[in-house]
Amino acid sequence: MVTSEEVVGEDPHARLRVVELAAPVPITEPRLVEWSEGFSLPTIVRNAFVPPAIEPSRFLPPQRVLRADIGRVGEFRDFNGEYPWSRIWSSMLEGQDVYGSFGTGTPNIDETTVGAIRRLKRTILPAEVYADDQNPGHVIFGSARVPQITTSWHNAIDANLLFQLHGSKDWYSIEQLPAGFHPVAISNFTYLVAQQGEGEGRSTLVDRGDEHERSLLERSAHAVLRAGDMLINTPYSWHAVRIDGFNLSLSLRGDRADVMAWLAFRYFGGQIDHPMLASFGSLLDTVTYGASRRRSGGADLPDLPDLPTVARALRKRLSILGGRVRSRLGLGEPFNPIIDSYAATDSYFQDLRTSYRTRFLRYLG
Ligand SMILES: O=C(O)CCC(=O)C(=O)O
Repeated sequence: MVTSEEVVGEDPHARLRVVELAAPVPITEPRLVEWSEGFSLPTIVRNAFVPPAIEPSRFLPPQRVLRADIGRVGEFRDFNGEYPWSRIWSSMLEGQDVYGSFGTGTPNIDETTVGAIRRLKRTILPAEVYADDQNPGHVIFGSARVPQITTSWHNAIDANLLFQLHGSKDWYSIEQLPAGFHPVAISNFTYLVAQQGEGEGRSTLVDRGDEHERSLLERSAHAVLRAGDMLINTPYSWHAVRIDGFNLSLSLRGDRADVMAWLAFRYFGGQIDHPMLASFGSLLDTVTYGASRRRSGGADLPDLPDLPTVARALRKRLSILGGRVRSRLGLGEPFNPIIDSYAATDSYFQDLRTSYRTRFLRYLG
């Protein structure tokens, strides 16, 4: 590490850390902890990786059709039409207004787009980091004729690393919403911001370009991400994004165990075994991130939990069933439904904790 400084906004809660490396080093879990000081603040790591050569085929085949915005800049999940990747690329080269994304959490998710994210991910991160691919992430692409806000204020729980591949991106961040603003859930783990109405009035969503958005931008901490920079986007940090010109970012999401590790550092003083975190872990265990796969041109495949989750649930059921069968056959202790289901639940939790703890220990180095 060469230098580390803080960017502070007008509001005391508006803070970003900037770490400058002399040259890229492997991005390992202990380094993420060190750079972000235990995920205490969103942290920009300059010179974190060598930006890849920017060619369209590195991302998708030219004929691949994506839902995207051309002729206007929406937020990254918006689209005003379906366009081949070659047309999107040439429009970005021409500097037209374009915005969109592909991968998990976007309107363009299938085996091809998720496969492209996985390949890009493995050119930047060591193989053992973010390894399980439960929530691969997305590529955000676009261009803007004049600087403009693309993605307005939001936050999420994800263990999220954003890599600036090309162009520059303005990042605005604030840790707590000021009085008069409140979170609005758009999924169990993702929030937008609303502005409270006067008196008993209804609150309204903070929208791109409106005065409430501007007032949050003015209070927030602001830094520019450039090609080769990585942002450690800490859980539940509020952020908004502005672009100017041709822009490509890779936004990678960690697995559930990474989410648990980041939360443990940030909110539980590094206690991965905190009971509240363990209880939360069992809820998170069932989350699939909506990562159902749409086969190219085919029907949706069902949204299924991954194998370790299914295996844990199955072991729990089998353990209860085994107790029942043994008692019917007159083997072992008589069946006690309460004690047996306690034992099965406890072993389920132990299993869950072990898997989170194993990952957490990697962050400790
Ligand atoms: O770059 C963008 O437009 C949005 C990225 C973002 O907010 C995220 O990945 O969480």
